[in-house]
Amino acid sequence: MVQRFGDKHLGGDFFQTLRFEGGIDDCEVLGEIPSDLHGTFYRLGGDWAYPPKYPHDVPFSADGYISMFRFANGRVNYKGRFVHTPRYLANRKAGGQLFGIYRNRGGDDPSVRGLSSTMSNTTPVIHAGKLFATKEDARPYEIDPHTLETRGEYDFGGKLTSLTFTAHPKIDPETGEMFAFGFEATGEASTDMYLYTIDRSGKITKEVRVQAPYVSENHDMAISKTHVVIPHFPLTTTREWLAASPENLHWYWDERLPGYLLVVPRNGDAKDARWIKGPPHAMGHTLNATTEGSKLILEGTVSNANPYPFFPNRDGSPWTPMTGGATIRRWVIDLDSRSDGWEEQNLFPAQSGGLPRMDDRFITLPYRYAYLGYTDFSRLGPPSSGAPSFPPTNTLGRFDLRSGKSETLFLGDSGSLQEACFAPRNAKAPEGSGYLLGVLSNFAERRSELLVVDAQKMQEVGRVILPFQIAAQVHGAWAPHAQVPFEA
Ligand code: V55
Ligand code: FE
Repeated sequence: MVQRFGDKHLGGDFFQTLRFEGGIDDCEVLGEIPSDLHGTFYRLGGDWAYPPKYPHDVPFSADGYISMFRFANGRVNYKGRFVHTPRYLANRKAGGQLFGIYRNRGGDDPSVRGLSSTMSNTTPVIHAGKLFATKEDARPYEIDPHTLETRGEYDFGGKLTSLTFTAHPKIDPETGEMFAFGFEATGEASTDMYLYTIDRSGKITKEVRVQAPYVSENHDMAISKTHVVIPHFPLTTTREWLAASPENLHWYWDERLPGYLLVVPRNGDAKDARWIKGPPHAMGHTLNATTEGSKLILEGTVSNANPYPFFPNRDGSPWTPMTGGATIRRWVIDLDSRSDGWEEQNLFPAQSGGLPRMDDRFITLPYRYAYLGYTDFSRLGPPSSGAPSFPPTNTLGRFDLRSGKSETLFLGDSGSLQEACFAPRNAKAPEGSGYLLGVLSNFAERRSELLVVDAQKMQEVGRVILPFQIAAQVHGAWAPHAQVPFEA
């Protein structure tokens, strides 16, 4: 069989380009979709509209593709569209790939110089009634929450001075404020980081500018009631590295550099920012942060070294799951101490996964549960037909951060689960009372299925069947009907 470009670039035949914009009303359902699930599950990821110029380009370069599953009265509608970035539109016009390798403009066609190269493919963010597609290399793109049409780049009424905006802003559930930041804020490989506070109406009320010790892929952040904290680890770049070859991916791992935590009081300023030096461990994704007395407690998924198999190590060493695999860990920072370092506890060292989620209504608050998909190697069967070469995410776990216990749901051998997102039963339900929503790639049937799992029982209650495979999700977000109302 002739290899199509998706085969190589997203790890298998299953993820070859779909290049489909449209939807299905009243999707086929197995089991039962609970009637209290009322709202929209947004997903953002990448679908290659055109093949990459360089064969070793990475999945993170695929064009942004936003989709939604809309739930009301036990029925579900699906819709998906490309994010119509300037890059997507220029490529569409040309009928081919005009842009170079991942976040290196050296390989661009001269006709797109000066045009934004973002793919806007990482996280759907909902705040102040607006939906955004985000990627850390650019400003957000505003998306119509009903049609999924792209409205354009968003700069918060001109108040966003950073050229970039994190894919992982955090919303304080009690104040409705959104905390965000941009790194490489003044241009490619710059060490400028701009931190923002955005009030519940969507207005930027505060900006804090800091200088990083080196450029890091500051992928995620966390907020407690009192502090903003941003992990900083040696996945780095320099202008020299980017200029050296158009084939150089934006990031490489420099094992000689230390790790840091940037800690800034929410009511503080640049002079109050601290760079706490520590081991070069990468907290690729955070769960939550809480302040208890003089302690700042941060949980997330952490690897000892380069988290991504496709970004090179400076020393040429190969990526291994031993050092690159992430596990749920707790970092405890003593805010009273002026010295470097923090305490690390590896909470569930046997389960490795990089896409943890929680009940987001408990951001900044004491909480208990982390949800994480991972590969249970002890239950791995023979690969299903059509499966890619990487091990499938065959298990969804609920990890109790207080007791250390976990509950798991084994998903069988027929597919691989993407990030599962928590949707509360209703606004007042206690933590963890609700559903986990995650798309399973069913390799054998060549289709995508949305699993609805009761998060307390850790049992599947229903499954939405799509007749085709959809673009791989990076992250998802649940918008209850009260937040994004729609007709149904
Ligand atoms: C991530 C994803 C990206 C990216 C950088 O999940 C980091 C992490 C989908 O694009 O460009
Ligand atoms: Fe992420």
